[in-house]
Amino acid sequence: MLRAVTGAQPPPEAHPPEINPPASVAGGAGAVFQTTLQVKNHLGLVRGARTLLLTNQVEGFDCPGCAWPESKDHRSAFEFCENGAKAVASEATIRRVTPAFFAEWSVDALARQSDFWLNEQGRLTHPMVLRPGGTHYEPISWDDAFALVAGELAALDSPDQAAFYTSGRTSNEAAFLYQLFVRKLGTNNLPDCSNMCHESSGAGMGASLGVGKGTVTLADFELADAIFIVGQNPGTNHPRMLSTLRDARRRGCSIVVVNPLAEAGSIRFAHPQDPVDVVGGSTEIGSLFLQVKINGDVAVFKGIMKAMLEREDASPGSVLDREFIEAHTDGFDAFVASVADVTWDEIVRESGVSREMIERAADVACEAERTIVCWAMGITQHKNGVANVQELVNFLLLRGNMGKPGAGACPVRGHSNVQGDRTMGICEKMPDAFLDRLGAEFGFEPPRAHGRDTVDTIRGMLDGQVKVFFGLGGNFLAASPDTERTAEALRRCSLTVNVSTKLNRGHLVTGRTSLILPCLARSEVDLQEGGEQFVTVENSMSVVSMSRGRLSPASGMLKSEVAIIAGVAEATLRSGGIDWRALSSSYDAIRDHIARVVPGCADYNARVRESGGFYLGNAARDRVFHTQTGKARFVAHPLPRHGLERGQLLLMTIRSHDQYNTTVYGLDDRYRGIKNGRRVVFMNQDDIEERGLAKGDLVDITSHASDGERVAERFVVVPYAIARGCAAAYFPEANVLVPLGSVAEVSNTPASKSIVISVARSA
Ligand SMILES: Nc1nc2c(c(=O)[nH]1)N[C@H]1C(S)=C(S)[C@@H](COP(=O)(O)OP(=O)(O)OC[C@H]3O[C@@H](n4cnc5c(=O)[nH]c(N)nc54)[C@H](O)[C@@H]3O)O[C@H]1N2
Ligand SMILES: Nc1nc2c(c(=O)[nH]1)N[C@H]1C(S)=C(S)[C@@H](COP(=O)(O)OP(=O)(O)OC[C@H]3O[C@@H](n4cnc5c(=O)[nH]c(N)nc54)[C@H](O)[C@@H]3O)O[C@H]1N2
Ligand SMILES: [Mo]
Repeated sequence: MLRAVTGAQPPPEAHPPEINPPASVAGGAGAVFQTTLQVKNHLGLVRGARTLLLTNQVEGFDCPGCAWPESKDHRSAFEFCENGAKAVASEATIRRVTPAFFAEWSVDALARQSDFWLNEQGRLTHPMVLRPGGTHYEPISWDDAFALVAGELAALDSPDQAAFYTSGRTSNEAAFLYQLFVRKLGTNNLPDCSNMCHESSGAGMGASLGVGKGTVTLADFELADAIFIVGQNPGTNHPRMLSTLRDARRRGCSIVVVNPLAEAGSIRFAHPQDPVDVVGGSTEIGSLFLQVKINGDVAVFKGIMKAMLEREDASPGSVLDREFIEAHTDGFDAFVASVADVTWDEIVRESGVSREMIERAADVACEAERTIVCWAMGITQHKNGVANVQELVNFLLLRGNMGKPGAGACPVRGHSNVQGDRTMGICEKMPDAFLDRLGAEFGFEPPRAHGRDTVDTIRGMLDGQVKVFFGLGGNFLAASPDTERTAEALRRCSLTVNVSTKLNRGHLVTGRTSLILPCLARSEVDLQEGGEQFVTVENSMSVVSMSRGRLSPASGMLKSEVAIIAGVAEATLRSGGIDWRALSSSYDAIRDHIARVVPGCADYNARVRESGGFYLGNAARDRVFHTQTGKARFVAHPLPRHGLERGQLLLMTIRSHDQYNTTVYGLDDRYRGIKNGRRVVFMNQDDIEERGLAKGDLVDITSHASDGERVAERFVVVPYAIARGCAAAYFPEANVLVPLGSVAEVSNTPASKSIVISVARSA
């Protein structure tokens, strides 16, 4: 059994949290108050107000928060939300982590601090190195840092012994240059945060629809008659989406929410920038709430589709879009048979939702001419994550909700440029056509063998096959599953490198040598030899636009991500036929290459300069399906089974309202009623009583997997309205419980929303 001994996990908390009843309304005065507070704390009011007014404006920078799009035509002066403000405040903070700070704090001492504390220390200012056997990070010059990376890479037997991770904030320009460098070096080891995020969406939609991206645009939300929101918590993670949903609801669109928790924003929303809402008004968002069991979604949607098929049988032609199914799909008959095979008893038992509620959802589906389905991590992070996505697609296909205005599939992306990074080639298995064009453009033969994704990278480090880890942003240690194993994996590396803006736990669990390379943030002016630069990003709905930093950099020593990649590439490959310096002195030069290599990006430099950017297009919108059969595919899946043993629960790991992934902005989860603590486990009252426990008790959580047990100690029990047999805890505190081998079929995404656990009172 692996126990917490290494400082890889956040330390226990000194004080118990306050447990209050959850909120039913999201936004409102609380959001205004929090926005002001965060900004004032970190920036002071004047710099703060100026910063926020530049967020998501055509001439400003893209919010480093979520990937929800901005409207092309009507942007208000306030295109940000409470949580966007937290992200911006955290990035634009006036606090600094300097060489003097690192001289004072040993790596061990830092590892004993909380994630919240680490982030509060401010922006990284200087390149730092931790030498073999060292106790403290020391300053290092940029040139020496680049030479160090080059030396370690040159010492490898094969470039496949290095892995190059990307987090989804990286700009298109940096991502393109990075994958070029990595492939020139000779490997496809390009794991990214997407592997842990929407990989199941890409895999499921790719096979079913021939595109791995969402098929809707913001304008479709203005036309939809029904919107299903499945496994997503927009009130916290995509707050600007609530304005879109509010507008839809006000014009009569039905909104069906499928979630194990009655999340505040999915039920009611008070717009923090609407004067009426701030003083107590609010709009009902969800017209129907299906409180599903964790991973009960296949059952729910099979139920909804069963009801639809039964109604079609009773009155042929009344429900299905037969013309669409005939002309554009295959697999329909086998799919119908699979739905018929599942009984209502099984559906109700496995979903935890009554037949009556499922029939009501079917009413909404049948009445709507145009339906959109939105989803996020509650769908993708299961063993059957890909099957989940394909069931949602099946549901859309039944009534031809694909390739018509106001309808389609909307996987709501996480990181602000995670989708763009993929478009630019950050993927361990890019299609050959992309590699062909890349090779032709730069005159080399890119490696063809598929590289390692996130989970395979951890395995590779554990078995000694990956020795150098390079992270372009992110927090690989804390975001990955199986924290103690991932820590062990990183410790076995000869070199770990992190290109970062803020201090995080990933800097404290290192290879023999470790580098922190501090970079400019998106909100900051990016001055290169060729003058002031901008970058480009792609949002969740395939709109590519420019982002121009306006604030002065946190330190004169910072380099842009592009400059850092160019520096590493030049030190490692010399020129190799590519003028890295020219590419980093004017990003237009990078964009010229993007235009010739990346599909849909012709004339890139001109089109990104158009106001509001340009739409990349999506074949499925035109009912063109690049699948194996050239048709959209119904794919039948069995009901997932967990086979929980007596006393076991299914645990999902979720985000609080005060975090951005592994970055902890505060210790509250306002909407869920938690104050001043993160080590909590939400459970059903009956499950609590059955174990002889009570609200506020301290428990150890054990996860059970075929390769053994893992323990997370000292979590506080919180009674919550969740189905029996289900529980929830926060990411990343609970990541130690996610077994490395517990991944989604096909997509290899860690199943961090269905962890088999038991709980017992702490000693
Ligand atoms: N403020 C803020 N914004 C963020 C982030 C952040 O951390 N903070 N993270 C960004 C990133 S990278 C991402 S990917 C997104 C994440 O956005 P979300 O996917 O909304 O994030 P999670 O907290 O993981 O929430 C998952 C939701 O799914 C539900 N859920 C869990 N299991 C199941 C299930 O089996 N079935 C169903 N139907 N529902 C389930 C949970 O109750 C929860 O409401 O947000 C992005 N935006
Ligand atoms: N158990 C569990 N695990 C999960 C999840 C879950 O729901 N449950 N969610 C998964 C998901 S959806 C995702 S996307 C991953 C997230 O995984 P990551 O993307 O790896 O993690 P983040 O916490 O977003 O990364 C935060 C760090 O990025 C750096 N950073 C911030 N801005 C910039 C920038 O502009 N440039 C650079 N170079 N660095 C920057 C800062 O140093 C900060 O500490 O986690 C996954 N892990
Ligand atoms: Mo994500």
